[in-house]
Amino acid sequence: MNTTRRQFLFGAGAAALAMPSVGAEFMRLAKDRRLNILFIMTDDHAAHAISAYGSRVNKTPNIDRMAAEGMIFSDVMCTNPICTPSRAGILTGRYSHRNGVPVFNSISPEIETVGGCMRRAGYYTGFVGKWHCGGPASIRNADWDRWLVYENQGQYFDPWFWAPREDGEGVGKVRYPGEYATENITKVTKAVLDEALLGDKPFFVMMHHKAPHRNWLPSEKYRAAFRSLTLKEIPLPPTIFDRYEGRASPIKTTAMTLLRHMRPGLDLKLAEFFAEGRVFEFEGRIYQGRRDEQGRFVDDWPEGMDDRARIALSYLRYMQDYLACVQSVDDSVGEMLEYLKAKGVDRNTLVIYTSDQGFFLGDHGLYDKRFMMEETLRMPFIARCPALIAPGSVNRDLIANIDFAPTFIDIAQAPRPAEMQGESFLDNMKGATPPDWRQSLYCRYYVEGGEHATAAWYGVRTKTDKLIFYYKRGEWEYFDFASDPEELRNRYSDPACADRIAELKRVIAALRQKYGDDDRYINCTEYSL
Ligand code: SGN
Ligand code: CA
Repeated sequence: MNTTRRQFLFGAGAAALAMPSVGAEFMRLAKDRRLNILFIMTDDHAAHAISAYGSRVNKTPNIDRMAAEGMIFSDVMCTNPICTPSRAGILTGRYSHRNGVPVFNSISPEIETVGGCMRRAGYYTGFVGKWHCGGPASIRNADWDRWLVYENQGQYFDPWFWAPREDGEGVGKVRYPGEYATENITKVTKAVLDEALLGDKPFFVMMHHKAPHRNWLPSEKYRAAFRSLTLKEIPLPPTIFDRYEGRASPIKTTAMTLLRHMRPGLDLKLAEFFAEGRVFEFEGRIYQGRRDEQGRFVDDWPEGMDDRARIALSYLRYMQDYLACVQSVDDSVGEMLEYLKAKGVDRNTLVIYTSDQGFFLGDHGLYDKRFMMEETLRMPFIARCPALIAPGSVNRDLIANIDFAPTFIDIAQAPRPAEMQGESFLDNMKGATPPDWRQSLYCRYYVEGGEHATAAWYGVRTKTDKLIFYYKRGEWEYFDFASDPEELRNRYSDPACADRIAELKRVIAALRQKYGDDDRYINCTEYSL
């Protein structure tokens, strides 16, 4: 029994992480010069909350640094914009109907993930953080040298992981009482990398943050500072009062509105906010927190608020905490970059920053994801690797989450498994996009109803426009980006668009055939097939 490894897993806190490290010397001596890969993914971090993507609401200096020193991608899209299916798509390089994970169901441990492919190709493989593709039994042990995963969503405070026991007797819990998840995962991932650097293999490590997922609990470091920000610093998005005129029914019936579906306590923490001595100012009025008969602040809307004021308060409170969570993520990215530099491996490590899907940041009066709209379909994606990528470069190709695995396998110089449906974009990263790169992307979301009362849809997204079919409702939407970048005008019935829509319907049919979407999960619900 190797006591160092056991301590790593089952000791408590910092002591458990006292792994010897070599770093720079190792990399110089290593025979294997294939690139290392550190894949950093957050949960629900929309691109428009990253300053390198032009955020109007925050600054992310470390993520921006990755963009300045690497490549920023404008059109990386999620083939099924919800957590578990997106993750399954990333792990398998396949669409939901081929990897068996269209909703919040478990991935089969029979399926070899990208971790397994990389490991067979001679990489050290590690996975840390949010898995959310089922419990520990859904993880294929053979795929990973080291894995530590959260249960379901994980928790912001006192995080803990499932991990294999060193005695081979199933899995155990590794706990970090008193720690904040975003800081903790940084520390744990560094320990995994320390272990990776002991060997003579390149590494492939996936670091999956919990943040900034609902219900947005910031660290002590940033909580108060972000709560002092007002609508001047966090301005309302232009589409926040969208009335959905002319649109199909799903956006009108969804349960993810700032007005009616934010919880005043759990999400907005209104009592806490007002008890901290704050007021809310909007359109010339000042609102005080509501109190009970004993004078204690309660989790309820201040008196005298109309819908506009409620939407604005809901937005402000949501964004203060969401952005504070993002700030810790940005710190974590900075720390990981510094770590790689200190170990002498920053030039030959491909670092990716992405999120499992996008998110509504009050856009169209909403939060959450699941729609085929730009805010939610787009994944932020930034890649830094001085040995591979020219600094300050921009990529505008239509790329999908199912392309990640084939790309990593390409970097490992291993053959692409036949079942994978995505394409490697290694050439695109080198600045040489293949001339036949895709011009249209097929996406599908399966849940009709569910927690946020959404609608099932499939559709196609091109560089210039988008056609969406809500197949359980028989409704369509067509958006043309040039005339309507904010997707406010559904032009499905506009005769001027008829030819293009007919063409896109043919494209959808062809893509469904190409990828073998036979509607096998058409009757699934939010949690089961
Ligand atoms: C939880 C959240 C939802 C969220 C899903 C999926 N509710 O159920 O708002 O859409 O996760 O998120 S909460 O009451 O727990 O806050 S996902 O990132 O896992 O897809
Ligand atoms: Ca998510």
